[in-house]
This record gives sequence, C-alpha cells and structure tokens, in this order.
Amino acid sequence: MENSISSKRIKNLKNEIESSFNISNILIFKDEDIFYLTNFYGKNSNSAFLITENKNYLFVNFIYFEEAKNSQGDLNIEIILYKGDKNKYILEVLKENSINELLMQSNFISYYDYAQLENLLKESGIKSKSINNPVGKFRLIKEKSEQDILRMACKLTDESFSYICSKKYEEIISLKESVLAIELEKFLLNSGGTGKSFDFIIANNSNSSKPHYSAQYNYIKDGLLLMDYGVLYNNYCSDITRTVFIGKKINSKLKEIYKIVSEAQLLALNYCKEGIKACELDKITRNYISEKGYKENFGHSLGHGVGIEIHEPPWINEKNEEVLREGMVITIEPGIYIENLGGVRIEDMVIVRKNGCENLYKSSKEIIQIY
Ligand SMILES: [Mn+2]
Repeated sequence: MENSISSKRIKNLKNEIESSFNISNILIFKDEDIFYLTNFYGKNSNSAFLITENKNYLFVNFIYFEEAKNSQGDLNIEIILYKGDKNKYILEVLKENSINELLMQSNFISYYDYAQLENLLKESGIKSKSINNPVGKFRLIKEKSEQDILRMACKLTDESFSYICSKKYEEIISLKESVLAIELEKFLLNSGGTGKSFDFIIANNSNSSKPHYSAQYNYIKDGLLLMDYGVLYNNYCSDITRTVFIGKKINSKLKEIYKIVSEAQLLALNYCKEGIKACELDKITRNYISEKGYKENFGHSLGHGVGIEIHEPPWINEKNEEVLREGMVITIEPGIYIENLGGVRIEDMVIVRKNGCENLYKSSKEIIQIY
C-alpha cells in the first residue's frame, strides 16, 4: 500500500472525529482497522494505534515489532515496543503530549480490557469516551486499489473452481470432503493466495443442508456437492459458493431447488445497484423463494460485505435499512436447505455500481454435473 493512501485514511478518520466529537485523539484496537490505517497487520497481536493532534503511535510487542517496522515505509508513525502492560506505555505517550481527552474504540476489545485502561486514564485525569466501530464507515466503501485486489482474489477463486470441475468423476469420488478442501487450498496457494479466508465448507449430500458445515473425513459420493470457500490475497478475502452434481443421476427435488436458487440469485444480482436498501434486496430474493414454497428453507441472510474481513458490513438482511452505495463489495448468496436431503447455495461477490453491479466471478451457475 502506498503511504499516501494510509495517510489519507488517517486524515479522514481524524476529520470525522473532530467534526462529530470535537476531539482529535483516538485509540484504535481492532487488528483489521489498524491494518487499514497503518498497513501493519498483526492478527491477534494485542496492538494499539493512537492518533493524536500532531503525531501517531503504534504500540506493538516484541513478536510484532519487526513486522510493524517493515510495514511502514516512510509513514510518519512512531512505533513503540511495549513490554508487559501496554496501557502504561499508552498513558506515558498521552502525558507526554499533554492529552486530556481521548476517544477509545469500544468494539473488539473486551469489557475487562476497556475498563482497565479507562480506570488508569481516570486516575491521571484524562477524560475518555467510547466510540463504536469508528473505522467501519470508511471500510464500507472500497477504494480502487482495494477493488483491484478483491477482483484478483476472485479471479484466483474462479480458477480454483474450474480446476476442481476439470477433475474426472473417478478422482472426485476418491477424495474425502476434507481432502478436496486441501486440494482447493493448495491450488489457491500456488496461484498467489496466502491462505484461506475461512474454513472451507465442502459438503456432500445431506451434509449440505447445514449452511456452516465443515469438511469431514468422508468420501465424496454421488449426489450433491456444495463448496463454499475463498482465498486470502494481499490480506483481502474472497468468498464463493457453487453447488455441483456428482454422478449420472440427479435427484429431481434437488434439481428443482437448484433452479429456484439460481433464479433467486439472478434476481438479486439484477436489483443490486447503488440506491437500493440492503433489506429491500434481501426481501426481493426472499419473497421469490417464499412464493416457490421454500420460505422456511432459506433461514439465513442474503449476504454480507467482504473485504479485509470475510464477514463485515454492510449486512444484507431483512432488517438493515442501509442504502447500498457505489464501491461496496457484498456477497449475494441465497440458499434452500432440506434436512436429510441436502442444500443448494449459490454465492457471488459483487461491487455495487451506480447502475448495477460488477460480478467478480465468471464461474458458471448452470447445473454442473461431474460423471
Ligand atoms: Mn459468504
């Protein structure tokens, strides 16, 4: 990431808190937010990022110190190596800068950790105020550089799906669900990915009616195969679901629900553009599935935002009144699940545009049969 992008993000956040709270100092704890602002990504690293009127500070422990230094380029952030209690180091910097008022991110850290620091500040006469998800509203809209990364992540994901579909029937049925998951992951890691964006859901037959099933130690047999997976690429996530048929025969019920899900998914894609509310998009799709008689079989929301995190705002559900805007990246993933038979889900990732949406996947959604 260019330093200018990072500086701009910090500036935007600062402007926002100054105009809303009339405070220029903020402490950020969430790893993904710190990455967004500083280009340092320490997952579960217990770091903190302090923005003040004149200077910015990144607090990291020994384990992350070198990475933090290397990630900075010539960004003007002072990296502070803390030993033991991070709060003492934060307090010291606040005192050095004569700061007496501070905003603290309240999502992400535990109540216990928050209270500890709050008490310490109080004892030193520093006022603090909690702020929920201060960086979220900026991360909602993906900048061009982020869109390019996500587009590439999805391209790799498309290729991995083609790779699996190119396998012969005999090879597929020689794999366990868990091993097919590894095959996908290996392909993705060989193509530029650095990891998986979540634990892959590879679900054969009746396993596929559990939306968040994980791949298990069982051989893939004739019938339905649902694959929901994604790659980590440049620290951004992809997310795709395709459901394919294995073997010569296709169960007629499963074929029927496949058709309904694919029509519902297409409907959502057609309505997805700037200006529509998240809940409207969900309702349009849900109503379609309900009309076909499967209301109770589509029990999850239509989709979610995706970016640095696999699941992040905006939430595409029945309740969210948020209006979709150009540059948001969301999934559209309706499904129909029938206990003891199986489930079909089809998921794409799209960038919301002014007059429609840009689908980041090209993988076919026609019925694919491997036999
Ligand atoms: Mn998803």
